[in-house]
Amino acid sequence: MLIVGAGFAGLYMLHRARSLGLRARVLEAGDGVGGTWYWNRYPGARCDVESLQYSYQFSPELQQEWRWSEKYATQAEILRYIEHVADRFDLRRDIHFGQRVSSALFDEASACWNVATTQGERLSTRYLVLAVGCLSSANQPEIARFKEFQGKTYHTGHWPQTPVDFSGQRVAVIGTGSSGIQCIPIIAAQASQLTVFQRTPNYAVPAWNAPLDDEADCQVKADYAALRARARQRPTGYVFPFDERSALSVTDEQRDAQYEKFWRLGGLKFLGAFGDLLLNPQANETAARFVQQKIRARIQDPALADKLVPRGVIGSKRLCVESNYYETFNRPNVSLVDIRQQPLERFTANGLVAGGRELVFDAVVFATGFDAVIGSLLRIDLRGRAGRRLSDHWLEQPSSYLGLAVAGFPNLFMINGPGSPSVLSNMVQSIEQHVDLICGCLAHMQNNGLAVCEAETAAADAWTAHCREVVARSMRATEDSWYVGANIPGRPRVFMPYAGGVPAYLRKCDEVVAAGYAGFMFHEARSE
Ligand code: NA7
Repeated sequence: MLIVGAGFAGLYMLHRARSLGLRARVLEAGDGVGGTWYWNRYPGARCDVESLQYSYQFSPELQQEWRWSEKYATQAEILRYIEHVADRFDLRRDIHFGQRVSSALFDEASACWNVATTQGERLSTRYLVLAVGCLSSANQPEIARFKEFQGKTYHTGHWPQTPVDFSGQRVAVIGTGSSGIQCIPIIAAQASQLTVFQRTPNYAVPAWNAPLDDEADCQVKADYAALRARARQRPTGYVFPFDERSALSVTDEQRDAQYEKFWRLGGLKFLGAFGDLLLNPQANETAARFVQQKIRARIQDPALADKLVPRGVIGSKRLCVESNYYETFNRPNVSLVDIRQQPLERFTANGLVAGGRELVFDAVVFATGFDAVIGSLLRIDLRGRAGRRLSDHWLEQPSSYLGLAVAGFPNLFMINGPGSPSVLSNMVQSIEQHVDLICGCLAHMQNNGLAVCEAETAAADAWTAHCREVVARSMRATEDSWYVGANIPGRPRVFMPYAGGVPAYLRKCDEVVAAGYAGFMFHEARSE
């Protein structure tokens, strides 16, 4: 088995592949493990899911041993954890670092994938697992005359290995999604001047991050399995308080008190305040108004507040989780450029021109996000049966069976691919579920003398249609977001993750397995 990527998904896949007796290798573009958490070293990078849940569950010993220091771990701590896992399970010896997979071609005669890397490695494999991550292909917008700029440029998703010191510098940050919102307060504290280029203001709720105390740690570890089981019953695969009532079923006072309570819980949990926030536009509007008013109260200059306060649906784009973001704009060294009013025109040798005015910078930080969910899959020249390219197969929409397999691409598995809960869920939990499912399927093949597994076209089409129906019932696809590929010019606007929730997805997977991997067809090697 060849596994592409040594993040959470690739490492666990390698561990499990060994337990099946397979010879497995990982090809990883970076020089270390960690995937997304290897590359996103920008100041302030942190997970927006609590560490006690954003962690592996396959090893009870690992779960008990590891002690997270904060409620929401920093990138550095998550990376230390992943490195620890790689060492603890002796995974590094099967990982080839510094190898970016450039192509993978299915050879029908041998039923093998021929894989090449940009560094010149050539390998042939029976099974190919794409553990390439959903947020791993940086979106670098094209701004004219980029090369003329004499200062430094950075992308949050591809940050240098050594920390960057912005002390005394004039810095620009382009983008105000999660990454921008996390790094802006920290860069502002270092830089002499910070200019934030904002296209769309985002909804952000305070994290209220804090050290993880022994009591909370012990409480979870006393019965970790119970927490994990509860998580599987939650739509997001993440346990936090959730009220099923409609936001419209209570009085105004009750609603505000509820929002205040969930605001205090912080971050993504805010959306648990009522059961219909992403189903009913009127309910959503009550939550949006509450957050808008909270944001406005933190910004001293009302004209600036007008620019920073988001409008429209809350939760359709991923909610951002912040610490000290809005207060940062009260600092004298921070200014905001609304690029809808003053469009970014071009770079110059000294900076950027926006709205006809040149602004001078020592450094420009792109916090412009990712070619999400499918970007890293499409970056590989993947060709299945009859040489069909994945990029052609997905021209209109990324169709898949369960977000796991693609019709016409035998023995190829995606982990958290489009059509699975992936980025709408607790990623680590969903990764483990996908890996376990793949391993169950491979064990089934081993036991039955089968060599090739492939999603049926009808099953993939039906699943893809189901994904579309499910999201049409919610408000998730209403705004332009990376969930629908709106941030990448030329992408078809299709909501990529499965929006039906983790429990429904798990039920479907269980049914598929119980029916002998229904929707997959299998062949013996010689029939190829
Ligand atoms: P996001 O959430 O995609 O945010 C990217 C930001 O960059 C967002 O404010 C965009 O504005 C802005 N952007 C993107 N392209 C451009 C161009 N061409 N010009 C100007 N501004 C642009 O990425 P993040 O890295 O912050 O977070 C991604 C996920 O990682 C996050 O949701 C968490 O799950 C973890 P827009 O809103 O599109 O107008």
